[in-house]
Amino acid sequence: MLIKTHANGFDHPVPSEITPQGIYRSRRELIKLMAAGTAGAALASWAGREALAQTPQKPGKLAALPGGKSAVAGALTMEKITDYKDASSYNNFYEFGTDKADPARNAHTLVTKPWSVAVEGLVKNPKTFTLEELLKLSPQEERIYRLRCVEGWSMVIPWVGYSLSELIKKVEPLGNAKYVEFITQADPKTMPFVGSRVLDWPYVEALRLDEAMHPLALLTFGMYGEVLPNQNGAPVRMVLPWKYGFKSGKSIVKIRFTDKQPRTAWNKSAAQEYGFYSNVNPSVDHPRWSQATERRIGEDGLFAKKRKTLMFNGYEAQVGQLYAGMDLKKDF
Ligand SMILES: Nc1nc2c(c(=O)[nH]1)N[C@H]1C(S)=C(S)[C@@H](COP(=O)(O)O)O[C@H]1N2
Ligand SMILES: [Mo]
Repeated sequence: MLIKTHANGFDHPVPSEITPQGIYRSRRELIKLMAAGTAGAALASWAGREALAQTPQKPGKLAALPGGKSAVAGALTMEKITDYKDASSYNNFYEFGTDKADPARNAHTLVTKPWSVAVEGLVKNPKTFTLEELLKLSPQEERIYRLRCVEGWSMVIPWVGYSLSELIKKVEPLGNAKYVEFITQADPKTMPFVGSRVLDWPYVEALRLDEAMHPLALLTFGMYGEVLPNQNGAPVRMVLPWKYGFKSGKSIVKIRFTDKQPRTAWNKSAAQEYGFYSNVNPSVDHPRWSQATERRIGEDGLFAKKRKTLMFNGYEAQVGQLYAGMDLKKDF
């Protein structure tokens, strides 16, 4: 079954049919035709046109990691997928340099095998998981999420992983666990900027436990049907689509459950600029710039009009309840 309409929008082809890039571009065309009411006729020629579709920038270099369909609300978007080339060459990963092009240039030195993630702190079953164990813990799903950087750019990426809640359920947090801390690898031998004074290493991020349990919080192993390239946080990272990008820690080696709100790397370096929650919120400006609009990487030209940033990055229907009764200007 190639396509069917769905309350969420559009269902994916089954994983075996995924050709990264090519399929996405054609999928967009089909969506347009469906909107125009001409899908029936289009379907007949779908397969043929698909075969003819050009396949530029097909990742194709890394191990395949296809994801199955996701039933999580908000897991799909109709927006155009960012080109793989842009998503893997315009990055923030300060362990490899502060320029957007640095991670793609430098992250080849990251050693991702063997890899393990220690899950510890206030849990009934602490355990160090090998990457292989983590990959098998729950079925991989593909989720097309927007990720919006606090610097004002955004991308739309088909991530592959499963809800972090699957892992959390396995380790069983204790009653006094209130927060989850994510700690990145910090190895000066393989990460050239660990040791620089840009941040206090390791890179640490954290969530409230109920945020971490939200089905949209994705423990992420791949993108575009392949394992993550190093510069995007291989071999395992978080993707939190309703929060600014910096909340989504990369190359995670430790997940710790705590009773007190952890200090995070960005909060330590500039508390007035980077609050703990960091939910995408167009009405709360970064002290040095507005957060009301964003530039979609690869889509909008340099002089094109920026698009309006949406509350919770467009995921308000899914996550708004988590913050009911909170003053989001105070808890930014
Ligand atoms: N370990 C680590 N994780 C990190 C960062 C970082 O510098 N180090 N940068 C964050 C920021 S600011 C953003 S916007 C996203 C970018 O993810 P991407 O490069 O895959 O788009 O990663 C986040 N995770
Ligand atoms: Mo960011």
